[in-house]
This record gives sequence, C-alpha cells and structure tokens, in this order.
Amino acid sequence: MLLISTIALVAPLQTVGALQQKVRVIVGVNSREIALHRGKLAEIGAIVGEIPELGAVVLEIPISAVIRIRGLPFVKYVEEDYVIEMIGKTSAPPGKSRPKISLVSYTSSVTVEPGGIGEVSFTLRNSGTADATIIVELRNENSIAIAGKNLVVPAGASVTDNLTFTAPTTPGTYTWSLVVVDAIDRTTVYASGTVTVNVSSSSTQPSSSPDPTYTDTVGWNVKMINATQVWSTSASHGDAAYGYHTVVQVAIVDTGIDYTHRDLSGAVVWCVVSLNATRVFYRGFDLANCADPHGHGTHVAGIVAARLNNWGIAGVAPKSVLYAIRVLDASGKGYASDIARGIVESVKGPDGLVGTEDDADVISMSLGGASSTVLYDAVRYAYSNGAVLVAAAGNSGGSSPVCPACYPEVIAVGAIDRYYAVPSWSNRNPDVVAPGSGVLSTYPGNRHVIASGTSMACPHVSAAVALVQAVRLATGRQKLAPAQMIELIRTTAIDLGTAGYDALYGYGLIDAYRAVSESMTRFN
Ligand SMILES: [Ca+2]
Ligand SMILES: [Ca+2]
Repeated sequence: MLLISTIALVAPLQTVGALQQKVRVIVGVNSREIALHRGKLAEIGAIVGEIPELGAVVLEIPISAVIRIRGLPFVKYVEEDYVIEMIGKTSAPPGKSRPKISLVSYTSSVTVEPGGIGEVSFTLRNSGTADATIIVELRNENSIAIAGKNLVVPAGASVTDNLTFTAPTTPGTYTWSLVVVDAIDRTTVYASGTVTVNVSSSSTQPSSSPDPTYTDTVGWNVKMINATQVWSTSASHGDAAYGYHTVVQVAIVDTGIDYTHRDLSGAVVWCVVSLNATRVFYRGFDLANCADPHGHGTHVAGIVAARLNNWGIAGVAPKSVLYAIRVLDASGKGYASDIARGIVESVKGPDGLVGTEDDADVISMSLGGASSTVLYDAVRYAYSNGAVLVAAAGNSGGSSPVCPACYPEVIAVGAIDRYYAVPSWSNRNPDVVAPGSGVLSTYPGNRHVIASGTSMACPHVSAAVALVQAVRLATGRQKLAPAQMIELIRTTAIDLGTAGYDALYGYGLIDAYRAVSESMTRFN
C-alpha cells in the first residue's frame, strides 16, 4: 500500500519524471464548501469524482502536487484512493501432527425439556508430546453435530469444559454421542462416548423444525444460526419471519448481483454502480447495470435472500429485499472512493434522501482492505443515519479485522465451519462468527456453488439483522438503532471456545432466533 505520507517523504529524491507521475487522491474538505473549493482544486489536478455528503473530492494529480494540496488551508486530509478487494475463497489449512487425546470423563445422561437447553460436560487429557487442537462435538442419532467446541489441549494437560445444546422438541429418549476429533483432520477421531438425552415435556415449546411448506434445500449454515426457528414464527409474524417488510432493505455492497438468477427472483429492487473511482456511476431501477460479472456478489446475495420457491436453496432471510450496490469490478476490486460512495447511496436509497423509509437498513460488505478516512467517514455517515453495517473480518488469518470491519460502528464477522471450528485464514478478534467454510449459494447462470471465506460469513449476520428489524416492525415496534443492534448481536451469540469473548470466536456464533426473540423483550 502506497501511503501519501511516504510519497511526500520520498518525492524530493525522485527524478523529475517520477514527480510528474499521476496519483489518485481523495481530498477531504468541509462538505458544505465543496463548490467553493472546486476551482482551486481543479487548478492543481483533474477532478475525477465527488462524494458531496462526505466532503470528499477525488483528484488525479502529479505526485509532486501532493504537498501543495496538503498546504491548502481548507483541506482536511489527503489520502491515496487505494484498492479494496472482495474477501474471496481461500484454500484449506495444511495438516498437522496428531497428539494423544483421551476422554477421561463426561456427562453420559442428561434430562431436558423439549426445545430446552441441555448441558454435557467433559474432561479431556492429552498424554502426547504436542499441543492438540481438537473439536468436541455432540452428535445426534443421525450423526449430525448438535453442538461443538474448538479447544486446545496442551501437551501433558487435562481440560474440563462443556457443551450446551438445544433439545429436540419431540419428547423421547435419544442416543447421541460425544465425539472428539482433530480440528484439522476431522477424520481422525480421538475418543467418543454415548450420551443418553431424555427429553421429557413439562411445557410446550414452539416448533424448531424448518418450514414444511417449501422443498428448497436449507443448508447446514442456515440451520446452524437458527434461522429456520425464526421462519417458524411466520404464523404470528407473517413474512417478516422470512425477512420481508416494506421498509426493510439490505444493501449488498459487492460485485453486483445476478438478478436474473431463478433463486433470486424478485429479490433485487434497486441498483447503484460506482466504479473506477466513481467515474462510472449509476443509480436507478435498470438492474442490468448491476449484473454480476464476477460471481462473488451473487453468492453473497443468495446467502441473504435465496428465495423459498421450491427450487434450489433458501437464504437466511428468504423474502428479504436487496439493493445491488456494485462497487467492485469484474476482478473483485474497487477503490475506497467507490465503496464510500456506494455506502452513501445505499443510505439515501432510491429517493436520494436520507431519513426516509427507502434508506438501506443493513449494509453488507464482504470486502476489505486498509483503513481510509473516506471509508470511515462513509461508515459514520451510515451509522448516524440508522443503517446497521456488517463486514467480513478478512481471510488473511490476521490478528484483527480488516477495514471496514475494523471500525467500531461495523459488526466484524469471522468464519466457522460446520464443525464449529475457526479456519486458520479467518481473521482473529471479530465481533461474532458465522458459517463461512463450504457454504452453498447462488452463482450466475442459475447455478449454485460452494464457497468459503469471511465473505460468506458476513451475509449471515446481515440477514439476521434484517430478520430482527422486519419482525420488530411487523409487531409494531421501532427498528433498533445501530448501537442497539450491535449490542444485541453480540450478546445473543452462542458463546464458543473460551468462556466469554475470545480472539477466535469473538462473542460467539450468531443466533438469529435468539436475536429476534430477545430484541422483543429487551427493547421497546
Ligand atoms: Ca430457492
Ligand atoms: Ca431515502
């Protein structure tokens, strides 16, 4: 990343030719005074684009002019308009050595109410010479993991922990198993034991089964975050239980969306294009402008909104309404100025005005890069105007989320796989985690493909936010403000890994059902 400060420092050492090289910068001025300063800026370089709401002017100038721009009294900041990328697919982590793990003791019998929360505790011992990264799973009679936890057991040490699970809603005696597998090579089973789960009713709980009306494939990822439990409230909440409400819209800020995909039929209602440092710009209802030449945005969109249409798959909020905000080009890249403008346009919505019902309620960003002033200004603009921002934590395995997930106003989402393990590439210290490894979703050309990345985790949270807002509105409540939503999403997550917040899982796995139900009891 070429920083402006670096250019300014090295510039005197460059040849005259290098000083004439053009650089694209964003110049920040008071948003009310753009018209006043435009002329002065145009004397120094070519104005490429503007984001008036943020007081941002995109300029192409010779490198030698950076210092001159900096010296202007009305200039608040100057920064390079650098490239931000989609957070795409990555390969699986390499294999590891296999330590010696044994299950010393565990809860072999547990009694729980239908749909209630049960607990199984266990003690593991590692008698090998290397630390062990393992997964402990509680599997049901069909060998499907009901609960799981990623643990490190140091060499020569014992670890005691527990798993909590949601019991079946049908009373009866179930024979489940507690299984300890290697976190990397899951075919390696270190230990296992039988757990008898007695489900006996003393009260009736709402059904947690997926909607029986439809035959769409409901992926493990959708079930894992308890979205189907939200759908099962449709008898009382109507289509809001599927994420639909007339004034709830989710902006997918990405490579575009294949709006012609049969599984996204009718989902996309509006389009913004901001590409090539805002030089290519469109806002309107001609959705063809927002077609997806890459595939990434279509995959993300399907995780949110793939339709319940008895075909293909179902997304987390399968009746939600999308805005296609195309800010990344066919190679999955865009400039900070493009993304900032895309965010601003999402907030304003089709009517071009902030604070109206068509403003995007959720801004889903499966993209990231270094921090920038214009990007953070756009994030704060959205946040202060009521939009909930959600972003991918990043796929570099770094110790903190990339930007915009790096900002406190944005929910940073890390990935877990179907075994509740955090892939090595998922950036640490997210707010929450969501399914992001091996996720089936929509792909251009009426196809469905499996993809991995925190890009795939992010839209699960975006959709859950849409479910919360839609159900709140459908039940006569106000939408939650962004700060309230961040608090809700964090505190209703299923705690995984070390108790409380930890670097791997953040506050834990997003739980759409708990978020929706607690939003009703905790907020007016
Ligand atoms: Ca479908
Ligand atoms: Ca509006």
